[in-house]
Order: sequence, then structure tokens, then C-alpha cells
Amino acid sequence: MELTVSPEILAAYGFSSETANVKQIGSGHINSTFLVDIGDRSYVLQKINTAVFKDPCAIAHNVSAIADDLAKNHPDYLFPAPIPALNGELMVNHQNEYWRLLPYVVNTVALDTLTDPKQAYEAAKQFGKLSRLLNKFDPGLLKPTIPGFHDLAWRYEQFDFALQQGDEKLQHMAADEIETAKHHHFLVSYFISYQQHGDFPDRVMHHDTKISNVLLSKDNFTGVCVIDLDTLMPGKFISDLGDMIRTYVCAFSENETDLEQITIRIPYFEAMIKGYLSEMAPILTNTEKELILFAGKYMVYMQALRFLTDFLNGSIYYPIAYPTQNLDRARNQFKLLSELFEKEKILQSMIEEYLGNLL
Ligand code: GN1
Ligand code: MG
Repeated sequence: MELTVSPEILAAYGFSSETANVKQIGSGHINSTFLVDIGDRSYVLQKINTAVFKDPCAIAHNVSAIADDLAKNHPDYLFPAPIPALNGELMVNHQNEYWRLLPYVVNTVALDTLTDPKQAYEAAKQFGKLSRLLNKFDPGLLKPTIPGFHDLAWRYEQFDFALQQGDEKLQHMAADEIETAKHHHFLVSYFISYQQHGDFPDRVMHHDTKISNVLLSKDNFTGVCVIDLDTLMPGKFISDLGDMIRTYVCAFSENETDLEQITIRIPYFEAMIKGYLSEMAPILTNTEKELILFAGKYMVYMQALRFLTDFLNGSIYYPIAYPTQNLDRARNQFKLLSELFEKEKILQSMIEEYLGNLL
């Protein structure tokens, strides 16, 4: 559905709806994003989805706390924090909608798919760099913008709940995937066993490290900065690395229905691990280093559970283009999970070899 931006929102930032050229951009499931072109400059304007982000002030709180810390300790780092409205606020609340304005970073691209392992290296390095620069920042100062977001145990409970409450017809259609989900419950137990581990600290995590959330230089695909800071909050390092494994190593997205296409591109995996570890290896604990490959399994499984749960609930969270799309997405993610298990040995030896070379 084509959305528009009301003149009041534009005016709150000093733009006129007569002179500003506004067009919808982006491919995310959650927020609505617009490019505002005012002639000599462009900006990104976003409406926050408050059904998902129930406390938009938590986002503003986290982003400004981090922006302040980075400005003080790493003044050269490019952190695209929101631009205040004319009244000085970081968000505009108009008719119960929350909007914010972001800088448009020139000469950059946000890719939807990766076509070269170098892109995986560069993107992973950017996400690693952000967490490394914030290594001394106390994640306890941040608020969870979506409580339980990457809590695998909670996601499994939600799946269980959908099984108890849900529509029998949908459960029948998803019978195989429900079995596969239950069969992999050991990943939840594994996650829980590590959660309280002293050597598994909370860190500032981005929590949405897909390739379109990093800006690369238009000319040579060098990493410039990360964007989409809504889920910048305390988390475990497996979130960011895991979501990169989930979204960078396969040539096709979660929307692909031809499961033959869902395979792991080893050179992309290797480049991504190298890019991430080039920043993070010096600060990772031994436990974290042990969990590098688990990160991928954890995130792929969690995403499969989320799509399956949403399908069983009648597709109320992820927008769909056809009725069984969330079931197809779950199938796609389960195929990717099986690939991770199948190629486990080679991927793990690659990780160990790389970590060994750093010693
Ligand atoms: C959502 O909207 P987007 O694409 O940035 C979701 C992520 C999922 C992703 C799956 C807040 O992100 O957690 O991994 O879809 N974000 C939220 O495509 O639920
Ligand atoms: Mg997002």
C-alpha cells in the first residue's frame, strides 16, 4: 500500500510539502521509509511501527545515549543518529504516529542481495566495529526496545502457545514444519545453558544485521556505516553474527520458495567471519568464540520459529503477498538450518583456522 507523508510532519522539520519531493523507499517488514529530497539535500524520513516498537521513546533514549558516547570517545565514527525537529525533539508525534528524520549518506548504497564476498566482509566489519567501539559502554544503560526480541526460549514458548491456541487447519498444513521445529528444540536447551554463563556478557548489539542495513560506498563497496538503529540494545554477540550468517551466506532470501537454491556459499561465510572477527576477535571471550557457528544455527532456527508461529497465528506480524508465505519462509529457513548442520565441519574448521592465525 502506497503511504504518504502529511504536510504537518514535513513542517515539523521545516520542509514544505510544496517544495519537498517525497518518495517511499526501503524493503523492511516493519517501518515505513521515505526519501525527502529538498533540492540540494536529501533526508530519510521514517514512521516507526508502534505495533512492533511499543515504546518508541526507548529507541530515542538508546540512540542518543550511544550517539553521545561515540561523539565523546570516537568522534570520527559516522553514526547516523536522528536529526532533531524544529522543536528540538528527536521524534515527532503526530496523531499518535511517531516519525523521525535521519541523514541521507551520499555516495552510498544499501544492497538487497550480496553479489561479492567482499561485500560480506565489509558489512560484517561495520557491525563488528560498532560493537567493538562500544565495548566499554555499559549496556545496562540501554532499554530493550522489543522485550525478549532474540530470546530463543521465549520464541519457542510463543510457538508452543500458537500450537495450543491456533487454528487446526493451519497446523495441519504446517505439520512437517511443526515436527522439524520440535525436533530442533535442543538448540533452545543449548541457548539456555549458555545464557547464565559468566563468560557470555551482554553487549551492545544491533540485532538486525541484514545487508540492507549497512551502507557501502557506491564506488568500491567499502563499508561506510550501519543504519536502522531501532534494535540497538543489550544482547548477546550471537545475535549480530547469527543474523549475518542467516542472511549473507545464501544467494537467495527467506522469500525464495525453490529450496534447491537454499545453499551455503562458503566464500561468503569465510569473508563474513573474517570481516566480523577482524573487529571483534580481540574482545570476544572464550565462550563467545566457541559459539560462532552456533550463532548461525540459533538465528536461523529462531527466524524459522518466528515465521512458523506467525503462520499458525494467521500471519499477523510479517506482511505477506500470499496466504502461505510465512509457511514458505519457515521452510526456507529450515532448509538453511539443515545446510548449516550439513556443512558444519568445514565451517567450523574455517573458524578455528582463522582464530588460530590471530593468536
Ligand atoms: C524484520 O523489517 P526488517 O526486515 O528490518 C524483523 C527482524 C527479522 C526480519 C526478517 C523488528 O526486520 O527481526 O529478522 O524482519 N524485525 C522486527 O526478514 O521484528
Ligand atoms: Mg529492521
